[in-house]
Amino acid sequence: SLGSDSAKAERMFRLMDGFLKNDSISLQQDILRHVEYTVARSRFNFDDFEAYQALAHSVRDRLIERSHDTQLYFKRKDPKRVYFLSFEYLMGRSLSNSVINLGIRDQYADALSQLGFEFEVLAEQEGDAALGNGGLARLSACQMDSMATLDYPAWGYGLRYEYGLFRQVILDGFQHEQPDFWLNFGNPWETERVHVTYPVKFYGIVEEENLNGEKCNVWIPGEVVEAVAYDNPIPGYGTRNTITLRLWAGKPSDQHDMEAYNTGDYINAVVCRQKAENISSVLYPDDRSFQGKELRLKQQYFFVSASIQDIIRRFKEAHSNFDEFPEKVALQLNDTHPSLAIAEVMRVLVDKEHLAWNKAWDIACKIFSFTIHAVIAEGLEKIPVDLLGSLLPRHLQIIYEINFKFVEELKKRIGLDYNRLSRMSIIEEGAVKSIRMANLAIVCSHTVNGVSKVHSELLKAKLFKDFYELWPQKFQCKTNGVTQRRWIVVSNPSLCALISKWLGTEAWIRDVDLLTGLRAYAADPDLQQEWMMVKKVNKMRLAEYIEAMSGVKVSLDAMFDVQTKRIHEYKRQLLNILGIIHRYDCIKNMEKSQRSKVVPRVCIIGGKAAPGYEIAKKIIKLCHAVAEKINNDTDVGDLLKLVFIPDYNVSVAELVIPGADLSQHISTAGHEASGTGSMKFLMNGCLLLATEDGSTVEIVEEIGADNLFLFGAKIHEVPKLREEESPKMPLQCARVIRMVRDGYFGFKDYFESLCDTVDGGKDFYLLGSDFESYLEAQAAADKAFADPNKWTQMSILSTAGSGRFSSDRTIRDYAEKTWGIEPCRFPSDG
Ligand code: NBG
Repeated sequence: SLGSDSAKAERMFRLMDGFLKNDSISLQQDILRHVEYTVARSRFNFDDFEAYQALAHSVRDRLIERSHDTQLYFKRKDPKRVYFLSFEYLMGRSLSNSVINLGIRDQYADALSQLGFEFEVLAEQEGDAALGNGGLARLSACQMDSMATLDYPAWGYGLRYEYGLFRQVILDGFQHEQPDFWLNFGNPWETERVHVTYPVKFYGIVEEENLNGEKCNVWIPGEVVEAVAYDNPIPGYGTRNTITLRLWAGKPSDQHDMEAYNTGDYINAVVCRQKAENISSVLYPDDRSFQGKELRLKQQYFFVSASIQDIIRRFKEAHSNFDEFPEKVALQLNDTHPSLAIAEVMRVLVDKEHLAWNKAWDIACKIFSFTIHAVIAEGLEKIPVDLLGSLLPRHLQIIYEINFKFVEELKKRIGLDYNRLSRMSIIEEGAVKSIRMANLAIVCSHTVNGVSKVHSELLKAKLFKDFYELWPQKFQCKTNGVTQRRWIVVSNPSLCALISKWLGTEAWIRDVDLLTGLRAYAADPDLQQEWMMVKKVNKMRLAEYIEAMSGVKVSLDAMFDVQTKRIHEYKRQLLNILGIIHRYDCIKNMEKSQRSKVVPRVCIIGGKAAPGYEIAKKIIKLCHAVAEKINNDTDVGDLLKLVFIPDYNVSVAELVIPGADLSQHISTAGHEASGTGSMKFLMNGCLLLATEDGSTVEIVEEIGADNLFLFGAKIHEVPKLREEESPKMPLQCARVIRMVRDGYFGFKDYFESLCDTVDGGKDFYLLGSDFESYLEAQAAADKAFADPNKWTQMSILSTAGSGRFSSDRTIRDYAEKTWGIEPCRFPSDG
């Protein structure tokens, strides 16, 4: 009864009145308590790692309080929520980000120093959560931060891989992959929800049954695996709102074929059950190719099925009529990976909730929206029909039905244009009949978007032209962004302080447009002086790291020139390396007296190659071979150094980006959907050397072409250049390739196929054609660097113009124009 409930609540409140306190003594007590009772070490004897664990748990306690408040508040207000479905998240470390967003970083630093520890040292104890490959995955992480900060009622869903992205180890200049068993030492940030579990079914057959005189399809599955939720709190900045990233892990199901236990083969039955855990155990390390592997498809359905069950359960807690579903639920498909969700929603609505097909389809079409991160058709997922049919027989039926109805409708609209019909069909005929996941997602989604202006235009003009002509109103652009909380406040505290000082406020951390206020001081000698100091400090930090990793000592007076991102032919790390060989060759052939005029450079390259991507791996080896030669050449000394930073990940990026003077974003035009690394460098006052590709085009609009170094063929020129009979091969380019071919850097035979990609007659990525213009841009960068005031002014203007590339802007845009959701902010006084 009510009376006893409130009496109980009052008693609970008396036992634990109010929230954890954040004064220095309370924080110290909490940390020590966790040392004793959570980490189970004596408070008189624990090391840095144990201190980090206790610290992390004390932070998590505070996150839990807030996430309880947030969820209760959402429940009370029942706003429309967005569910962000992404297969990958690159969260990196959580400690610094959490305490900064909670607004208690200084209190913690103080408490720790009273205990004899240093915050920064403990923060270094944390490993990265690397549950993703590259751009797409880090984008998801940035967007979660923005959703929390902007108070949107949002949930993130994903998979809790036990092995994240492989660790890159370099042996003799070659990449080796080692498993990243990141949970080995526990993960203090997550909470296992043993009661939030759902059965996920696979295989089996579909039978027609009679339900109240109506025929319906019933799926009789052959395997059941349980999905269990692990919740990761995502705190907003400057708000009490803390949302949740819910990651699913596989565990054996109790429903799993009890029969097996009765056949006497007990051990085998247990071992079989154990296999269930393998579903979510490993992240696929290829960031833009699909392979049609069964385990991958299983992962996709596992993820989708658990998430949809969770979403529907939450909806049903407050509603009984599915007509209201689209008013309460928006589902965002982050690339095609989760697009089985469409078939799953249809299955649940039709088979389980017994809605009529058309009604269910109408609902599905109102809730889904779809972001594409690919540029070319080869990057889109296609699932072999046979594979899908055996794993998910009912879903295959549903997809066929969706396609049948779509094609019928289409015929009415466009007539019997069979070429076009077959291009647009969800089913691709051919040697291997397959499902085009992107087509499925486009047909169902009310909104489809690209991730930069040029990418969105390319989608309309090329990849999805047919769909654009059919449904122009579906297509939108949402230029990517990155969070300034992680990429300035966490990773570059000195710059953060400097910006706040000159703007006279910290408000830009939530309201990033305020950064434009720096433009007024870009020429101010005082700001310039302080700005240079900050860069120097960050370069020192990076130089120390480089020396520790590679043994190479670098000069702080040199220009730090960085290219860090996944290794891909289209990203053209090879162009960078050939440019470095050219620079080396020039220095070697110069009169000694001329050398004093050379602007010294430290070239820094980092990134992982997919394990099966041979050419990318050869690029890594070439980088090391060239570095070996240059760095040991006493003729060259500090004028040129080349270092490869191994195992590039989020926490390494936090160190590298603030210390960069120049960064390269030099993809062949038309190949980078957006690019988000460039935005992080831009925010940190690093100048860009770039092609006019992806989001760079918009960066130019924002900061002006004078403030960066552009080069190379433009998007519309690329197709023509490719058609030319004999590809352009300037002398300098031919010469440096010759050096590689002649074995100047060793490993002659090994590099042959790599050289072939450039001078073998095709040069698909147009290294030859862009080479001269690349060298000119590099020369312009040298010239600008020689004038520190000019350079610093450009640097300030880069940061000042970076506000448009905040994920806050992106997320607000999604919320307003795609999801139709509104902020739901926990009242700070209540
Ligand atoms: C990448 C694109 C980038 C883009 C990010 C985020 C993948 C699969 N795709 O250009 O290549 O910036 O997605 O949208 O990571």
